[in-house]
This record gives sequence, structure tokens and C-alpha cells, in this order.
Amino acid sequence: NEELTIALAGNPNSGKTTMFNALTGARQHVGNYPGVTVTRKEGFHTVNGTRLRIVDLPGTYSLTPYTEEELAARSFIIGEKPHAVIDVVDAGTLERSLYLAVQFMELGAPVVIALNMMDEVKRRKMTLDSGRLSTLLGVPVVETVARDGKGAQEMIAEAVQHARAHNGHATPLRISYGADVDAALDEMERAIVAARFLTDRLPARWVALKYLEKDEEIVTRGRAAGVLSRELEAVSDRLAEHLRATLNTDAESLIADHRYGYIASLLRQGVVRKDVTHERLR
Ligand code: GDP
Ligand code: K
Ligand code: MG
Repeated sequence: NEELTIALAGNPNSGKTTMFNALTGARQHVGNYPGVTVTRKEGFHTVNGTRLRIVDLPGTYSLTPYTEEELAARSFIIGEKPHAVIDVVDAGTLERSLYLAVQFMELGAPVVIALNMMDEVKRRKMTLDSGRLSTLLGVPVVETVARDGKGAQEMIAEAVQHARAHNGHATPLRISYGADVDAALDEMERAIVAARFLTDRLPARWVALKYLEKDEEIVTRGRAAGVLSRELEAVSDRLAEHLRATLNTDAESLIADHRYGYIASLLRQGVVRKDVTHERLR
């Protein structure tokens, strides 16, 4: 019998556990991620004879992990390759929340976005066009209210369909980070592909990005792999020096700026409309 693993991911307090409880009820168990004290919650949900293993991941803002929770969430997604990753997003803080969604997409994870807390969005007289967002991002987007289970069935149906269509992999999103960063990424990507460094499980461009962000885990693995790491670090150092001299900035900030720029431009294309009339009346 088919069993699919579906991860619930997202920022802290976006409604993941509420959604997890709504889906799995009493069929839950709690453990720990290997080597860390972070709680691991999983449970089961059956839909049309398909058993879904649902994993409630720790909250994370970024895939460049700064905390044990973030590292556990990332390791799960990279190591266990869930069939679908449902990114539970607080729809009221869409711009900030999509920062993580975009990173899942760059990683090539099969993402479904649950625009949660839609009750709050409506109460604030905001209008979100989830269909438009889905078209622009190229991933399913479902509106939910986890607190009363609204949209949960549709969300699960989308996740199952997405899982079957992608078999654990989606085409990684490629964002432009500007001419200087893109050139460095291209050069690193070629070296990573040639050395087959982590390419069995990760997009080469994502590994290159992590090098520019000085990701501890990826750089440590690269150093263990030998000469390639010196090559990648040389490109990264050269870029760092250039950015410092020309723009007085570093690669990490530029990468974050471009990600936010990408998201802001998406949202301006008809995704977010605030009811201005209502605002003027107050
Ligand atoms: P997590 O950190 O992502 O697991 O978030 P939780 O599930 O613990 O939810 C954080 C808070 O948001 C709790 O107080 C929930 O009751 C509340 N919450 C979750 N989903 C919704 C929703 O759709 N609408 C509203 N208004 N509140 C919600
Ligand atoms: K919480
Ligand atoms: Mg939680």
C-alpha cells in the first residue's frame, strides 16, 4: 500500500501544529531528531486509501540554519526527502513568510503553500489572490484556517497530487542575484557538477549559494571532500572582496536583498490588494 511522507514546514507560529493536530487527531507520536533535543512529532492521516505520514517540523525562518530547530528541519527535508513539503504560511505576513518558501523552491523540494490565518486576513479587509500567487510561483497555493480545519482537505489533496506528480523532486527555482553573484554562482556550479559534490541529493546551484552564505554544514562537508572546497572558497573570497570594494556589502546581504526583491515584485503583480476604501473610512 502506498504511503506518502508529507512535511509541515514554516515559520514559528504560522499554525503548523494546529494543522497537524487537525489532520492527525490522536494518531501522533513524539520523538527526537537524531543527535539533538529538538522534538519530532509525526502522525498519520488516511485519504482515499493512501496513508500519509505527516511530520510537524520545527519552525524555521531560513534554510541557512542558525538554531538546532532550523538545522533539524533542513536535515529532515534534505535527508528524508518528503514526498511533499507543505509550507504553512501566515497569510498576514506574506512577504516575510515567502522568504522560506522561495528557499524550499530553490532547494527543489515539492512545495505546496498553505496560506493560513485567512480569517485574520479577511478581518483586516485585505484581499489576497491565491490563484495569482500560485500561477506566479508555479506551485499549488491553498487558503486555510487551521484553527477550524478550513481548507485542510483541499490542502492535503493538492499535496498528494503534487507528491505523485513530482516523486519527491521539483525543478529548482533559479533567482538572479545580480551580475556579480550570478557569475560566481555559475563558476561554482560548474565545479560542483564536475566533482559531483552532493549532487545526488542537492541542486548544484543551491550548494554554491550555501558556500556564498558560508553555511557551516555545507562548507564542512566540502572541506572533507578535499580540493573542491578550496576552489569554491577561492571564488567566494574573490567575490567577497569585490563586493566589499564596489558596493560595501557582502554576498549574504545581497542574496537576502535579491530574494526579498523577487518576492516583492511577485506580490506587486496583483497578489495583494488592500481595501483602500475601508482604510480611508477609519
Ligand atoms: P506553529 O508554531 O506553527 O506550530 O503554530 P501553532 O499551531 O502553535 O499556532 C500558533 C497560534 O496561531 C496559536 O495560537 C493558534 O491557535 C493560532 N492559529 C493557528 N492557525 C490559525 C488560523 O488559521 N487562524 C487564526 N486566527 N489563528 C490560528
Ligand atoms: K508555537
Ligand atoms: Mg508548533
